[in-house]
Formats: sequence, C-alpha cells, structure tokens
Amino acid sequence: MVRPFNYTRRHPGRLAAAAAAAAAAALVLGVGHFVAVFIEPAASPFFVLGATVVDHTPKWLKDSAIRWFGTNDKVALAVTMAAVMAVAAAIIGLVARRSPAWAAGLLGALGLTVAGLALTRPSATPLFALPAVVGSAAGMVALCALFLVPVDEDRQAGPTRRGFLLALTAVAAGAVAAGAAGRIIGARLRDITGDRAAFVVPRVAAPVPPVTPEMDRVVPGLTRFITPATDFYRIDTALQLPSLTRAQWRLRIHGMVEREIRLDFDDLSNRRAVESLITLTCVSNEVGGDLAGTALWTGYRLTELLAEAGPSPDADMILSRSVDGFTASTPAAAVLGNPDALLAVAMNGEPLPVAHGYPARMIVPGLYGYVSATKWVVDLELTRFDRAQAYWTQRGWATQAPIKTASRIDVPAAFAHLDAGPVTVAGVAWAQGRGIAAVEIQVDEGPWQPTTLAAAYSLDTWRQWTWTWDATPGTHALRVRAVDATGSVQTDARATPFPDGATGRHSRVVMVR
Ligand SMILES: Nc1nc2c(c(=O)[nH]1)N[C@H]1C(S)=C(S)[C@@H](COP(=O)(O)O)O[C@H]1N2
Ligand SMILES: [Mo]
Repeated sequence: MVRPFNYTRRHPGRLAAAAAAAAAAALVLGVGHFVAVFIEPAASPFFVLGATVVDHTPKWLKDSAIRWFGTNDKVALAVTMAAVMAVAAAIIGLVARRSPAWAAGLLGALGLTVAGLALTRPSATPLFALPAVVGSAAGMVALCALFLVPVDEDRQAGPTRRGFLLALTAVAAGAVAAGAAGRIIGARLRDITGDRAAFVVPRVAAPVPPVTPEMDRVVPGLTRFITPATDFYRIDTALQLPSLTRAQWRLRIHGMVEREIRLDFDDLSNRRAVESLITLTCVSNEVGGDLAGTALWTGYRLTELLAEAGPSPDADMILSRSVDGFTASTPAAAVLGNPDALLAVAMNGEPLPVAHGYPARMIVPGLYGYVSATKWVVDLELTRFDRAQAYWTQRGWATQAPIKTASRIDVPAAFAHLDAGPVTVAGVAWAQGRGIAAVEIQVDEGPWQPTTLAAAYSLDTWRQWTWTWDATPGTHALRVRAVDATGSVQTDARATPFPDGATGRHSRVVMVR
C-alpha cells in the first residue's frame, strides 16, 4: 500500500496540546536568545517583545506600573508577557490538535512579526531579524515533531503517550538549554565589570565643599544626605542593561553646531574634571515617594564640551541619545548657562554603576531625569523644540520639566503605633534651583508649625528636617509642606505625575497610645 503521507497525528488532550505549544514557543525564544548573543542582545525575541511593549505602554499604565510595582515594574512586565504568551500558546495548541500545519504556520507568522519588530528597534541592523527567524524555524519543527508521528508500517507503531511526553520534555529542555547558553555566553562576551573596575575616577582640581554633620543628621529612619549608589533609585526603559566599555564609547556632538565633534573616552581624560552634588528626581515620583536621590557626580562640564562644537544660538534643545535608543530633550538654556550640568563618569567617587549609566551619563540640576539625565549617553544633537521630540515628550510628557517643590515624611512610618510623649518626626524636602527655606508640619487640622532644618548644602540638593512632636493618645494625621527660598509655599493641590510632576502634600496617619 502506498500512502501519500506517512505521518499520523497525535491527539493529546487540550491541556497537553497547550503545553506542547508553550514548549515550542519557549523554543522560539530560547533559540532566538542564543542566536542574538552573536548579533546584539537587543535582537533577542525576548527583549524585542519586552521593549516593544515598554515603548507602547500608555503613559497612565506606565505610571500605574511604577506606582504599584515601584522600581519592580520590569518584573510586572515579565509577568504580563508570560501571561500573554501562555494565552497565545494555548490558542496555537488548540489549533494544532486539528491541524499541526496550521499551528506551525501560526507560530511562524508570530515569529515573523517579532522579526519585523526587531528591525524597528533603535539600534537595529538587518541582522536583527535573524534570531526570531531562526528561533521560529526551530519552533515550527518542534511543533510538527510534537503533533506528528512517523508511521512505521512494518512494526505498526502508532503514537504513544510516552512518546509525546518524551518529545515535550525534549523540546522544553532544548528551550531552556538554548536560553541558558545564550545568557551564559552573552554574560561572558559582554562582561564589563573588569572595564569598570579598572577605571580610575578622574581627580578634580577643585573639590566641592564637604558634607558636614549639620547637613547630614543621623536619625533612625531619616534619609541620609548622600544616597549610596546601591540605594539610589533606578528608572529606565532598558530591559537589558547596555554594556559599553570605555574603549567602545564615543560621544558625537552635532546638529546646529559650527563643527561636529566626536570624543572618545581618552579625549575626556585630557579635559578638566569637575564635580557637583545634585539631587536627581524622577517625574514619576508620587507625593511622598522615593524616586529621588542625592549623589556626588564627577565628570566634565557640558558647557565646555558643547562650546568646542560651537552651538548655534538658534538651537533651543539638546537632544541626547543613549546607546539603547532612549532620548531626552533638554532645554539648551538649562545646560549652557549652568556649570553644574555634567557629562558624569562617576557617582559618589566610584565609576558609574552600569545601571546608572556606565561609562557616561548626563546630569543637569533642576530638571526631572527624563529631560536631563540620559544614561549610557553617546550622542548630543543641538536642535529645536519645533523640530524634534524625545522618548517621553513624544508620549505627551512636558517639554519643560523643572523639578517641583516637594517634602516627605520619612519617620514615623505610616500607621506606626507610638507611645504618647515626644516623638521624632523627620524627612527631606527639595526644590532644586530655588532651595528650601522652611518645612512646616501640621497635626490633624492644627496650625502649621516650623520644623528644624539641617544646614543647606546648595540650592540643588535636598534638605533634611526634624521636628519633635508631643504626641497625644489617639489616631493622628501628620502633614508636611515646604516653602522654597523664593517664598512659595508647596501647593496642596493634588496633581498626578503626568505630564510634568506630582504635587500635593505628604501625610501620614499614626496611632498613639
Ligand atoms: N538611557 C536612559 N537614560 C535615562 C532613562 C532611560 O530610560 N534610559 N530614564 C531617565 C529617567 S526617567 C530618570 S528619572 C533618570 C534616573 O536615573 P537613575 O536610574 O540613575 O536614578 O534617568 C534618566 N535617564
Ligand atoms: Mo524619571
């Protein structure tokens, strides 16, 4: 007997079919991740999908993600993606029970879509499509192998449950092995810890004044004046941290300039290094939130670097770009007139941590990070606000984004149980560029009372405040407000972070017995 097609279909249950399709989909990602190691990590289908989601997440959702998950918004993304993939796999699995060919076609189409998305990534080359293409081919083969069994005419061997389980295990194991191999090899190929460790932070001719104990009170629970790099908040769109060695790094300054210039890291070391102490703040910070930190930044004055290129007076924006495609639009005036605006290479005396921009980032006092603090910066373009937009401003966030006056209660903790009598209430307040003149506190609906301010370091840094409260039994609300050095009282009008920073007064409820 001659059969036109000497394969027969397996008929796994619905759940088993979904599991098989999930394994095939995992193989697409695993093999794709492996192939991407030899091209560029950003080309991994895994990161392509994640980055596409991140780039298209509406602003309200991005904000909620930060609110709900804090800096763990990337974990939230991974969980969401896994859920979406599980649904897609279930659909493919159900199709495969009827037609393995159609299911393979569906998987292939999804794979090609990812390949197409890969080509739209900011740093994409044509090779970026390859990981998804190779991964999908592997996934399609696996899917067919899971749902079709060759028929052995002589031995009359048909599909068995055991055979299916073996195939399923093999595909899943293959997916994990390929992904893990990709991770390990990738980590080896792109390990920059050595490069970072070998970097000697440049010495500055004129160190900034030291932080004195009057500026940095030590009170349990109160934020210290300088934020250690390990505690410093991290916000960025990077799913995979860029790994850029100093030797690979270049900075191009171009656009509306007299002469385009390109600097490498050695060029920097011939220039004068300076330092400044600056409180950096994220626009996504909620009232009372902790997306702010103060560090000593060492680097090179942006005014001096830009002067070498000769910026046109018509340029009102500096569009900075990171190696992973993130962009920020900084008002040129905020940089050109400010000697503390830096191309920073060190944080608190150490090379920048990779998560904070190694080997170089921007720091501009007084502006929220999304318009000023590009990490892994490789490109500065002098341009105009009527010609260009940046990552977040394209998504509706404000183009002018000076940091708003804010104050926060660090201690006591929310809903703390306290004993009646003297209680230390303390926190920090900031109004970069203006400075903090006073911080006041209100208990329930009582009068606003002055707190004791720690000594000011500069207008661009936050200030600690402390207050001793004679707590009386009952449930009380403590509320804080700051007055900036221009005399403006921090508003109690509630505003969301979108589009230019949250406002409102931080309050905490405590129980006194
Ligand atoms: N390359 C890059 N730089 C970036 C971002 C980013 O997503 N990518 N986010 C910006 C934002 S929104 C903020 S608040 C600061 C945070 O800097 P940090 O992570 O060092 O605290 O980095 C800015 N620089
Ligand atoms: Mo931010």
